[in-house]
Amino acid sequence: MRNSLENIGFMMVIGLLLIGMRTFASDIILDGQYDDWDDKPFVTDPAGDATDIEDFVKIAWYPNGDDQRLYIYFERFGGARYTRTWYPYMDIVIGESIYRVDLKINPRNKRVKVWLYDDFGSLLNYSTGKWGDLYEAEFFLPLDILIDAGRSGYSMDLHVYSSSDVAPDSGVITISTISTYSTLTFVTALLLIGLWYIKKKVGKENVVPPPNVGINPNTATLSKT
Ligand SMILES: [Ca+2]
Repeated sequence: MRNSLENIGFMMVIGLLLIGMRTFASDIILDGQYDDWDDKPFVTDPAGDATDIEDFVKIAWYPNGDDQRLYIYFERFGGARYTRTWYPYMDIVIGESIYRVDLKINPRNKRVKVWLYDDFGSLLNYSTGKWGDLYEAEFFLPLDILIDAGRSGYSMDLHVYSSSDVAPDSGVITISTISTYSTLTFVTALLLIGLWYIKKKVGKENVVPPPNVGINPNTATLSKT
């Protein structure tokens, strides 16, 4: 009875932790609303170092292992010509492989178009949606195309450009397996290992008969009936 209660308690703790993780690592929803980017990793780029419509000020990213998508967010300065369509692009370097990404972001109809090519110019993926705004845009690239399925660790370098800007000025954005896990995931994993260890220890203690007890009380009760 005590063991089964412990098991139920253990499962509940895991359940609550999983719910907590889910809430914390709020997924990106491609809807042209950008508040879901507030807690995601990002770099900034100075405003005023490029042609205003092509002038990056912020790049954010979020690789989601669940839906196998690498989500990316761009923000530009925009300036007086903020209603103009812009054409940012990216190179993605993963080991020996290079991928190229072309984008067309039209702030008037919110339409974002994303083309993913391999290094030889073959189209690997195309996606589009109403993901843009006057200054901001969100979109995704399929992780399972970029990275071999089942590969446990990876590191990719993102080079983000427009016709007159490179973002960030400091260099490339490196996305590795580590950055796909939040701190809470690590804490949760440690807690689970801790709980598993305690449970195992408690389980063992139950098996060992207590010292200086002549008759096992359970056996004594049974013999009476
Ligand atoms: Ca969104």
